[in-house]
Amino acid sequence: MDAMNVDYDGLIPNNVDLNADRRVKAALEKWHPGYIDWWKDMGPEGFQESLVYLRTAVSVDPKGWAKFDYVKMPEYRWGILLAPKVEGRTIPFGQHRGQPAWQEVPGEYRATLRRLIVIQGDTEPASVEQQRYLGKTAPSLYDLRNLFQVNVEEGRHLWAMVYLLQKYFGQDGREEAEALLQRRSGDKDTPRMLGAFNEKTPDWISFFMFTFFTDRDGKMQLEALSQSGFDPLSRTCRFMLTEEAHHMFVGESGVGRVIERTCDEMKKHGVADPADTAAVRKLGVIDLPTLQKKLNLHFSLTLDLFGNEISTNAASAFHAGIKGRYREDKLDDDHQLEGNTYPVQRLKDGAIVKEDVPALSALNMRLRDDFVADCAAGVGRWNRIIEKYGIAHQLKLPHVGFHRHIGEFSKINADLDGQVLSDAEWEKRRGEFLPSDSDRDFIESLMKPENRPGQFASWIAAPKAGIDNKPGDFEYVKIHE
Ligand code: BYC
Repeated sequence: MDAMNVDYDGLIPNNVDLNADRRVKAALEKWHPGYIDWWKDMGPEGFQESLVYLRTAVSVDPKGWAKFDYVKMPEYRWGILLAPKVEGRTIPFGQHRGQPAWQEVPGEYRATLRRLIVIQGDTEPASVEQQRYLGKTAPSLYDLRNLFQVNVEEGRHLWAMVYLLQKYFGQDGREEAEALLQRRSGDKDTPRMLGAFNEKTPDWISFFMFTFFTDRDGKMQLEALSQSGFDPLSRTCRFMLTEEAHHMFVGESGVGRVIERTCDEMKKHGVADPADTAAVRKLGVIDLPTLQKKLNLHFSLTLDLFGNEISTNAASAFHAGIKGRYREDKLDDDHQLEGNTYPVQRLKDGAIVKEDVPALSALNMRLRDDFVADCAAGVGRWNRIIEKYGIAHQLKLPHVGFHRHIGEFSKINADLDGQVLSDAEWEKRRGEFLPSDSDRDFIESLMKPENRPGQFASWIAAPKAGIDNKPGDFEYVKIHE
């Protein structure tokens, strides 16, 4: 075993030489049964005995690290995988910039680091819990398999954070690792830590939007943490990012295939007006205005994950060298930002305006701006599909002040363009912006499982290529084995 290849001999696959670290190995082996119980209770319901064609990391080499095979999910080999150590790496930003990266937790930043690791860890099992019933309504075996791939990898991301807690945070790390298995998404008494992870993922449109938007927040946050001066966190996040890319592919291509199917049916049946939702729905596909409402919902819920506009937590974490900016290593400035400013959208006298604030306290917004730009590029690719069919319609991202629950805009109601609305206007127009009960009922009426190899539900197009170059009729999940 070396840093590239993974040791698969023991209970816990790893590339961190766990055999030489008896204390951590014992702690993880003790945590393992509780994790499996959690997976069986809260993981994909009804498919624990199915054989699923999954990818497992066998090496952390960027070229060809994956092996595909059928596996029952509870027997998936969840492991500890860190990107290779960069010799001579230094802290890339903040007051310690240029000093050697920390291999142990710096005492003065212990609490901050632990909090960030726990928050990150908490989101991973939360998403598995949110998605646990989706298998029952999968539009194809291909999509079912992708859902399960995402789920097992989120499980692995929990392992990644638990390893850091067990190895570097002693007794309180062990307690936090236990607590990560106790909280439950949406539970009244023991909810998950961040709002978006307590929302329901009730249907496949939500699943695709979630993997497009919320997993992209995962990408941004992991990118920021991968810049950390605490080297084990940086290495862990760097490897997680390679897995995250597939999750966003599932979201982007999933929505893209829904759009394609809708446009294709509209064209075939001569429905020219995308706003004629009744005519479009009659074709058994999802109308573009309803997709827009789903987009509005998931985008706004995800924006809340970036925290407050002005954040001393974010400033302290940057100053300390613990959480950087998106692609910090590619930015050309002093990486300390002491005297700099950054423009932030704020609420002033009841209106939304841009204001220059100290750059250090605006770091959540800077990351959020990078996120919005990344989302906009994806939405542009969706619009090109609509254009290809010659349909005059565009999807777009709502204003960042729309439908917010965290930060300045949580105090107001804004429409999709950022115009502030009275409470009465908001209530009246809410159904224009967000899915209504009847939209939800319509979507639910389409959510019927399609389990025949190579077949797809009425509302989604087939993918351009199979997973691992498999042919169109490949049986990605053997449901009753
Ligand atoms: N909900 O100073 P502020 C992923 C709290 S997704 C509830 O702005 P900060 C994934 C905040 O905790 C990525 N509370 O906070 C995707 C603070 O409380 P305390 C997950 C919130 O720290 C799909 C107070 O308000 N990773 O990986 O600058 C599937 C003051 O706020 C919320 C991370 O998020 C909220 N939304 O920013 C699977 C990375 N927002 O401490 C996985 C780690 C704020 O004063 N987390 N508060 O009691 C962070 O970097 C930051 O903690 C946050 C918040 C960005 C979340």
